Amino acid sequence: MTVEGPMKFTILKEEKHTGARLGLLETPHGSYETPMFMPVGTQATVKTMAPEELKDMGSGIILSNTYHLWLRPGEDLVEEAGGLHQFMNWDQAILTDSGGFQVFSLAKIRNIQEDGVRFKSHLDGSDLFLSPEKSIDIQNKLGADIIMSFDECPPKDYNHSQMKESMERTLRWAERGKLAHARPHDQALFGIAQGGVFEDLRSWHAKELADMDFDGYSIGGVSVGETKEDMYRAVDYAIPHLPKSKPRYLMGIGTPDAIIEGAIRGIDMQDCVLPTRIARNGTAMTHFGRVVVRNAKYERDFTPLDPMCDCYCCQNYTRAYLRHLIKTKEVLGMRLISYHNLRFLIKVTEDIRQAIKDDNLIDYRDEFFERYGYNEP
Ligand code: PRF
Ligand code: ZN
Repeated sequence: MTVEGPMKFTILKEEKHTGARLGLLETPHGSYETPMFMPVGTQATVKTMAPEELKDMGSGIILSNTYHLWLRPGEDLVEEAGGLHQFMNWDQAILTDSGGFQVFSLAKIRNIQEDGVRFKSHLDGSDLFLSPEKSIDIQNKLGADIIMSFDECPPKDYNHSQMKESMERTLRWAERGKLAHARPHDQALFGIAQGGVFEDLRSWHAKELADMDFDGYSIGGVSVGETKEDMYRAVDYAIPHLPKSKPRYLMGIGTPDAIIEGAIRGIDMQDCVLPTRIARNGTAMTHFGRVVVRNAKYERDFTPLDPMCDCYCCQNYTRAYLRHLIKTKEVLGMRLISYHNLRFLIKVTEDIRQAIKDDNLIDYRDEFFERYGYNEP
């Protein structure tokens, strides 16, 4: 399939009572309806899932990480393999994060300068340097359909002036990344809007980035320890200043409530490691809230993990069996629950899209939380 430019985004319908939109995102590796949830494959693999399984459950775009692939196996090796799609046998679209966030979350010792960030590898302590140009160069070699600007994800305790200073640098880095982008014809480049919980900064940054005309816009600096209410406010401050016709991506958020509340506010894309991370220690998200299968009360529970789920795990296995697998640390247990959790979030986005078509997204949200519980993480 070919699209004009690196990506085409069409708004098919707007929901009557909220800011939600149903969109179609066309990339060089496939077309996907939005709002969508993107599984995370940090090391060029969505942990424990084979590409066929991801396709079966309805995954569209998956996410991978510049920082990790740069350290291992290195972008030159991936390029030599024919690019990330070919290397990992994934023929659908891929998005790579820029490394900005990973440097700030994984590297203990770092030094932020105008030209970039100096830090020590979290693997072997060696000295590393990542800049906007370097991040884009790595992402050009990895060859994802959608790539991210190199940003600073500021900690939540930055005061107003520290935050502004960081955000001004992120704008300069965004500009430099844009200039360095060598594949604008087949890789879409997104800008990343920051601003913490400050209303004026969130609005200002979104406006500045919008003027730079990116292919899409990410909202970053969320889920860094602020409350959910603060996070939703941050989204509300930024969204009115982002171009309506471009996709909006809320970075690193993947609880069902954030997916639904994000969509209501006009978010088109979200990603999170949560479904696969919690699956590996035996925690499932279900339509009736979280299920910790390790719990003794499931020892003789011969019912499916989630009676409302259509996935391979729920059609074929019981809670008692999954509990046994997790307690004995069997890989199949991690795989089955990962499959279920990913399918669960993808199904939530399918239901959101249907609710947008039916103009009843608020009813859908209220019914969902009636079952799921308002205080579930
Ligand atoms: N920036 C980048 N990636 C991210 C974030 C960010 O702010 C977040 C927000 N917590 C998740 N992933 N580049
Ligand atoms: Zn299931």
